Amino acid sequence: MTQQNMEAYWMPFTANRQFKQAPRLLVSADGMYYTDADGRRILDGAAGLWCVNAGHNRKPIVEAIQRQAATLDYAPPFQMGHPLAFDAAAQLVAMAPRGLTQAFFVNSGSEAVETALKMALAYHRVRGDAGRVKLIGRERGYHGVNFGGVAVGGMAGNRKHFPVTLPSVDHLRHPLDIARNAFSRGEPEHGAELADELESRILTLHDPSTIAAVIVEPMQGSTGVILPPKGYLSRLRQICDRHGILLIFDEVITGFGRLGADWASNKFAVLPDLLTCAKGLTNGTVPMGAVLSRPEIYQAFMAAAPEHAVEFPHGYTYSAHPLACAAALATLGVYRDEGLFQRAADIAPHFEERAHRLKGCPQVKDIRNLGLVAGIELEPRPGEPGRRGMDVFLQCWQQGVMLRVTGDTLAVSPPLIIEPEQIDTLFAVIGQAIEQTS
Ligand code: PXG
Repeated sequence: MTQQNMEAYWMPFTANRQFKQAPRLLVSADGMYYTDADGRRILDGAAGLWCVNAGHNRKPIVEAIQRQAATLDYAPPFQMGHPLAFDAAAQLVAMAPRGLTQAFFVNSGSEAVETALKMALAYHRVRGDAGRVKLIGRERGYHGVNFGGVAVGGMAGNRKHFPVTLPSVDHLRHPLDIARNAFSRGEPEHGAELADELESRILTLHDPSTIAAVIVEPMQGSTGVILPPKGYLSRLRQICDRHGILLIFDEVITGFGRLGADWASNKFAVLPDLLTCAKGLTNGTVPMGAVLSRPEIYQAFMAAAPEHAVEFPHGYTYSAHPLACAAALATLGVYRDEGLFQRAADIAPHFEERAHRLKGCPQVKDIRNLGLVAGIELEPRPGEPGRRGMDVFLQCWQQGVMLRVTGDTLAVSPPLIIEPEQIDTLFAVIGQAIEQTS
């Protein structure tokens, strides 16, 4: 690679100039490991980017994609169909939280969020309740990068470049409370009452009859593994129910076993009206996302339009792409056949124990975990937020471990096939890296 051909690629969410000085290039992957351009084996502590839940280079998935490419490369999704789209939807709904009965396919988490927000707005409209036009998100929420997702999201850094987003949006406070919940194992004890401000503050300010939907990630992943306090999500559900507001769970990260259960909705026993997923849906192999909906929502659209009319004017050229459908079917098969969600639950206590051994390492301010995800929050260097986190990330990379870092929080989220010894290695390397980084 030359400096010149590196210039052409404008990299997403990357410090381009720093990266191009010292590129970190992945060239192949198998099981729990990447191989980099120098031939080093890198333990994947991030499941790629929270998506390769079944591990890399899984034969049934690779072969399904290869077969599909040679059979039906593309089919238009508007006013046309292909059998795998229906099979993939049926399989996804079969493993979805009970009560979610329709799947609308898209190509990413961001698109799933836009689709769910539009569905929520249009649902109220087709029911004759067109005054419900406002959307409520949450501070430190991440719902992708498109305009709707940025509007309901709460990551300051992602919003400040784009001051014009959707109007009619407000935000709940985030529930991270290190003062009361530091070093919690699993769901934190304190903070369920933060859900009450939906009713006491937001609905009071806006008038509940103007609110279409509330969208939250059951666990806030991108902003540093923020878990819902015990009872928090069910309180949100109750408040939404009282006021006819739809509840959307963004399960782009939490879906497909990450929390030691198939879905966060099931883990926390709270059923949303709409659920977004992506990432693990195809094990990261082919871009795909989906919105799952309750039957009443789908039926409301069907009932409102004449039979020859398009009921929901929305969709993408690549919705239900044949390669994505083939990958999803094969992926769901691997999850099922190998019992991977149960495996994640079985191995989670070991993961938790190893994660919390890092308590006492210098600058470790908090450790949070559930299932196969852990967040390790470091004290920021004075005046240099994010620098210490990035230094630990780079040190781990040098030592053959790939993580995610967001600000000064390290996020650990390995594929669900990880072995106990690999968990030990993962946290040993992280511990050393923290020790070595001042
Ligand atoms: N919702 C949630 C909850 C996500 O985590 C998206 C939507 C958007 O998905 P797409 O497929 O459009 O990227 C995400 C994506 C990180 C990180 O550093 C996480 C994501 C993306 C990039 C970085 O943790 N999640």
